[in-house]
Amino acid sequence: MIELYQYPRLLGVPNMSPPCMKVEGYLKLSGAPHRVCAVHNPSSSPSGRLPYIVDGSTQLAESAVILQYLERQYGAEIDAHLSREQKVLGHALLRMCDGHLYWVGLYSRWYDSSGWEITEREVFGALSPLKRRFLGWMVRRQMKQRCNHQGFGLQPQERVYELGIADLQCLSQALESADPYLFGAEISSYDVGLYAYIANMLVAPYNNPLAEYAHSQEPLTRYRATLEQWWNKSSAG
Ligand SMILES: N[C@@H](CCC(=O)N[C@@H](CS)C(=O)NCC(=O)O)C(=O)O
Repeated sequence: MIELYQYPRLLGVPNMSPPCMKVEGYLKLSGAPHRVCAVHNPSSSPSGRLPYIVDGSTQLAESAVILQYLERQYGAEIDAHLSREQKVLGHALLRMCDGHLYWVGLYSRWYDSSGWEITEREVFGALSPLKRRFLGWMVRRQMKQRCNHQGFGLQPQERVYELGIADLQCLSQALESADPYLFGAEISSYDVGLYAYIANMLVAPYNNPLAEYAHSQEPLTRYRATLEQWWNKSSAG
């Protein structure tokens, strides 16, 4: 039985962390026996970040590494119906999300002060006021430092959002003819990966240029609804 360690569910999305949600989605899709373990503190992870998995004596962090492992162990058939070109496109879109859009999302929640108000309330709201202020301040400072090291923290806010919107535009165009999944009638691993990011861009009550743009794109809202249905069905089953 694989154990997936990730943040608890919040705000009506399967996970506020797209990397966590992507791994959970892949586990569902693969049908591999697994158990989700919700943790607040990532310090038990081999990388100090979530998600991570434990499969017998194997412990792995970093969502793309975990997905590679799961594909080798349990998922060989998942994308067998895709052509080489489809795999190339799926891989490129997902890496755009993992390596670029991810940072705009992080920025919108931790750096942007209007996003931070929501993050503080949702993530730290259950703590006493003193703990909430102290822990919130500490974690926010760490996230802002990460954004600065990555580079977006050093840009004017509107430019960061413009960069994220360009990614969303690309996703929206790629999904214009999704029917209902990215590559047709059969779901693939790329769908669960992209869904993790798109659902998190559309999550209420965040309201910033990125979220506004996401809500204006019918291919994105339609795709979110399709994948949400798949997710809920596969939870029930
Ligand atoms: N690139 C990593 C990102 C992992 C990551 O940064 N996870 C965040 C949540 S989205 C985390 O655990 N942050 C806690 C921390 O950095 O202390 C992956 O895809 O797994």
